[in-house]
Amino acid sequence: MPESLFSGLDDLRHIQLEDNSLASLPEDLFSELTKLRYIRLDNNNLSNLPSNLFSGLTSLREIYLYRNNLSNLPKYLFSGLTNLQSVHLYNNRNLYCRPALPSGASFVIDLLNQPDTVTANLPVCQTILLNRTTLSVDEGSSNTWTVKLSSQPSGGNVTLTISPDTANVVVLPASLTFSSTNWSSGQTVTVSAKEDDNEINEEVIITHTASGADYHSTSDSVVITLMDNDRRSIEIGPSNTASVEEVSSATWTVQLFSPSPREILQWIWS
Ligand SMILES: [Ca+2]
Ligand SMILES: [Ca+2]
Repeated sequence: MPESLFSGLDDLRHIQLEDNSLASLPEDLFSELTKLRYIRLDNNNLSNLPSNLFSGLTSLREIYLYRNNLSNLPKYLFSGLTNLQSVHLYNNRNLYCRPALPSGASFVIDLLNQPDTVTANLPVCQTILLNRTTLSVDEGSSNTWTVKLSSQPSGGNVTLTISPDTANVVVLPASLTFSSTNWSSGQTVTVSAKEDDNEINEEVIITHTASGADYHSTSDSVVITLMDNDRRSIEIGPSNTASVEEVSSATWTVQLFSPSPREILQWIWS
């Protein structure tokens, strides 16, 4: 589903996307729809939702999510939705937690067609807190972010496995452990970008996946842009045209732009 599907439809009040076998949704799908009151996403194959999916939708009153494969939802999925009245989550058989309720809202989460039972019984989903979710790293260089937990783990330690989706980077450490005493202290993760032989900026997604205690398989990710340093261009200045009068002369400059250390060595030895 394209992220811009509803672009320009600022006055839209109802969206019905039920019965479509949707497996995922882009996080900015509804971002312009501030007058939206009613969203139906029931009877799809959604297993999770982006944490910003409903951000800024302050007119939203009803969300239908029943008959999906949801097991875990972002803790702050409903944050700021002060007009939310009901969320229908029943027939998500593996659902073990629910988002936090937005302050000021008066609504129910309907899990088994029996409102009021769920808000009391289903625990709030835990979440991983990252101080940055996007950052850039120059090729051959490194950058950092910090990670902590949203609340004290109950029932043992929580281990986060930190894994990149490509081999272009090295991430250290590969795992972090949080206990009932250090859960709120940020731990630092360092990503180092390897040199590669192309001139393209790459994107890497670093996923943090929890195990242990009451964090189940909660996950969150940092998106890294690898800034390439192998730009090979020739710049001619001040202009690439010149006029020369008879019996006269003209000059221009030629510059090789940002060669990498490896290229400089190749030029010296060639
Ligand atoms: Ca490169
Ligand atoms: Ca590259």
